[in-house]
Amino acid sequence: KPKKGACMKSGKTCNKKLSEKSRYNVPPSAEFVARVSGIATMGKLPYQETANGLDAAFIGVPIDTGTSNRPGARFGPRQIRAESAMLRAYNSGTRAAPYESLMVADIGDVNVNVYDLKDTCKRIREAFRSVLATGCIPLTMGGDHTIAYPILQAVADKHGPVGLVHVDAHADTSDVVLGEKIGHGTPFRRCVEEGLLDCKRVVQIGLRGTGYSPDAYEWSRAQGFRVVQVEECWFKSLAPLMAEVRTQMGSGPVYLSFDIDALDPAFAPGTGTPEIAGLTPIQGLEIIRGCRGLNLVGCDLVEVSPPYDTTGNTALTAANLLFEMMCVLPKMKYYD
Ligand SMILES: [Mn+2]
Repeated sequence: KPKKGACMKSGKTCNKKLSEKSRYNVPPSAEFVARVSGIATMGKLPYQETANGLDAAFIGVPIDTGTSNRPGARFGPRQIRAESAMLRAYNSGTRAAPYESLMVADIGDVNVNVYDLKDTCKRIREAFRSVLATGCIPLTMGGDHTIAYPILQAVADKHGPVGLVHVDAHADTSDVVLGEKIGHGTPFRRCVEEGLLDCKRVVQIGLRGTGYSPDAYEWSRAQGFRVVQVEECWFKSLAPLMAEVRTQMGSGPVYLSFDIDALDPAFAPGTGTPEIAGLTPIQGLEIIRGCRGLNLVGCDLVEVSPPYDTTGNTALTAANLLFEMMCVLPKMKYYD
């Protein structure tokens, strides 16, 4: 019988029903521990220093030195953690039970260099190599989209060229911006140049906005990417698209990179480079839930900029999307 007062600190004690069934980390339930209490970790999971012993880990990469317009994404991981206090243990929609399936923790943030983007990329690559070396799947909280490049360097080191489900308003395949090769508009060009992607197994979903040329996505298509412009998504369920994406991805390793600006700025205004007429949160869920069954080896949610997120809803959405990503990882148990 747990001691009276043990509930003050221990999630295991406080979420008794679940923790009795689970040998995994179980966050404290808001039925017993006030949401607003405690140190803000992702999903109120325990914090640990390294990825040792984990099946998956939430990890922050707090940079915005790669942004081209509004800054602020360096505060993304903190705000996502704060808003994630709303998350509960089970996915009511898909009946996934992440805390009965995987050992998950929050492993804090990469120690970035806010003065030097190239050095930051090196630090990210090294940090993710260590995480991946333990067999842990990273669920990354950005940070601007530059971070996908060094993360994919580490991912490809381990798995070889990977498939990519890239959800975004922008292709992020520019060669050079303002004379710079590294920034949030160039990561996937760099990845292709370095052979990090299996280009026939890349899909870009939600692309839109004004372009620098009549066909802004010509380069993507020339690499063999499937490009799904937002017009193909309007007024539709994306479940049929995701059935095709699952066929495209096959059984090989897949990385999921989700830029919050893929969603319409009415739903997710807190971001650096918003574009009108975007995806709905429902379509965002359809895309992520449609990744169930894929061999996911890493996921990120990037470009949340809290200074432009006056209600917290962008970070709240991001927290939920990250939870949904966890719920489609391999070995997930579903009550279905
Ligand atoms: Mn992007």
